[in-house]
Amino acid sequence: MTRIDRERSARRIEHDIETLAGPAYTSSSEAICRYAYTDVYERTLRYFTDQLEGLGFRVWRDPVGTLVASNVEPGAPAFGIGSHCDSNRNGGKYDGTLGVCTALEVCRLAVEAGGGVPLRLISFLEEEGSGFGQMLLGSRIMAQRVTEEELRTSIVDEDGVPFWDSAARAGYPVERWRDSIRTLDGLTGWVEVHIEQGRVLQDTARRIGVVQAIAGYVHGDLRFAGRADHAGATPMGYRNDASVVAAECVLELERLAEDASRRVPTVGTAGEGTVVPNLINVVPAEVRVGLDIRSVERDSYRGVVDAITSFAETAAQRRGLRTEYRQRQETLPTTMDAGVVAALERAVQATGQPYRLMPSGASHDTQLVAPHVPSAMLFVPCLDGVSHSPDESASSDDAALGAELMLTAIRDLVA
Ligand code: HGY
Ligand code: MN
Ligand code: MN
Repeated sequence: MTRIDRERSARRIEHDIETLAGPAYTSSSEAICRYAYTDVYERTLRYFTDQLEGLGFRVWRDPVGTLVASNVEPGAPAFGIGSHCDSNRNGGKYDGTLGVCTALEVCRLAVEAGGGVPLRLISFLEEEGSGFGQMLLGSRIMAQRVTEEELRTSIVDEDGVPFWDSAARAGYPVERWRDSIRTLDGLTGWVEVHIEQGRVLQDTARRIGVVQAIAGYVHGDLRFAGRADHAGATPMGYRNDASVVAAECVLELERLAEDASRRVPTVGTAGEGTVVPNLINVVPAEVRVGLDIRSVERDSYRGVVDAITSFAETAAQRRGLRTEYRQRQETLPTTMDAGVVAALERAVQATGQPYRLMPSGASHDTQLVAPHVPSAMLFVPCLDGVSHSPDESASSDDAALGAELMLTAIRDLVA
């Protein structure tokens, strides 16, 4: 097994994370907010580029802006490590960024040990979907799980500008987006370290989670069309109020997800939406509700999607409104590679640190890498499971342990 100076690694990881939590790397003073083609995101990529070039790694971007770094030639056998450094718009400083900083530390450790470990670090573009409303976008592009049509037209930013135009304007050869998959050429394995974003590790006093499977999800939009009316002069019985049907659906989503969870953990969230005209004295004419429905079993989340969309149909009709459901995307549940999981388990057992095998309720870029490369993930705890919030808190000491485990497992697997 590999023994590192965990204290030194923890301090270096902490320095990276604290630097990237600074005002130059986020567009919000309240949270971490950085995403594709913004200056704060570009500065973040430049930070990693400078650090990695300083280690003698070659650093480049794929045709849409995913960052790649390697100490061997592109396409040569290498072990993949990384995560994402974009953030949720209301993000914390650890989600994703802790994983890229830990991967950077593994690169440092490999160089200090005299090289000999072929590595490829990847920091995926747009994992959070904060720029274009499409989660895991950079890794889905790499895995060719989007179409050119979507990139050119339906995947747009909040101003309606298509992803294609934004990437081109940022100077990327987006017309070569299909070449992104070449980034995976030669990868013999992949490990991503990430904060758990739940509280299982904390509640069971474990320092490390070895992930066996990652939940799949559907993102979709329910739209309800009613009629704008005067809020004061329109009697209750004369309204076609889109917000009332939307509210019924949000409550039904909760009931459906709780019901499905009796068989297998399933979650449903209506966290995003729009109201038109969104004025306090106007009965809403249109309401859009963004749905996020997940489970490690596809049948379960698909069952909830089917049930909530037919409930919405009936509820809208009953009130004389129209409704429409449009799916944004689906990413499938993904089982991790047993060989990589076993190597990570051997590594953590050798340290005697408390760990557990577990599923991931959160989604990760690893889901898109796994069908092409033997993959697994390591979790470190985050305080009270809080994430997608500026209150996110995690320990660089745990991240340093993660770096040691990654290096041990990689040496075990490439030996
Ligand atoms: O929402 C997710 O699962 C990820 O954190 N973007
Ligand atoms: Mn993440
Ligand atoms: Mn996230």
